Amino acid sequence: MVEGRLKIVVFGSFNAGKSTFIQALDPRSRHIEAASKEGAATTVALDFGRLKVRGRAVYLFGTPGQERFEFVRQILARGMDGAIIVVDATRGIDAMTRHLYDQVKALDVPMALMANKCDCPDADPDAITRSVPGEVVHPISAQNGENVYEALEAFVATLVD
Ligand SMILES: Nc1nc2c(ncn2[C@@H]2O[C@H](COP(=O)(O)OP(=O)(O)OP(=O)(O)O)[C@@H](O)[C@H]2O)c(=O)[nH]1
Ligand SMILES: [Mg+2]
Repeated sequence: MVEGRLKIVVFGSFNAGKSTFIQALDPRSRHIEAASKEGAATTVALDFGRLKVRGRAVYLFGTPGQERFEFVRQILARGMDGAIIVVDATRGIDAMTRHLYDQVKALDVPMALMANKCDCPDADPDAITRSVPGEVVHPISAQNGENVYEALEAFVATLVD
């Protein structure tokens, strides 16, 4: 932590909603993306957003979800105060999410999981909670903003209080 500023890095599988999550928290956030094979935007470098939470400046770094960008994730992870893992709650914890979770766990930094896309009828946030016993899982919808700020605030509270 540098002069009360918090660096939080957002991990998660391809298409989980990391960039949308950061956009919901900071409408002025920046996103370095390219067109994916399907034509949709996919992060190739990073997302960057910032906002004040509990009087602290919080810097959010979103990572690319595609496996080949492991080197980008390694760079962005340096010096982080906390990690957020965004999970698509309609898909649950896939192999990539498990890999990211194990990596963060090994670094021993504070972590929270966001069960995203809870606006979808087939979302199952409880299945995520069951897959990672002992971890805090916040149900959110990055798309409509539901519980997004509250979830971040609850996580930040665990970092600074
Ligand atoms: N229904 C629903 N769709 C969402 C939600 N959040 C994101 N999406 C959609 O999911 C897709 C992927 O969202 P992104 O935010 O680009 O996902 P990402 O994790 O940054 O993806 P990569 O950078 O490619 O790893 C987009 O079509 C979003 O509109 C949500 O809360 N609900
Ligand atoms: Mg992205």
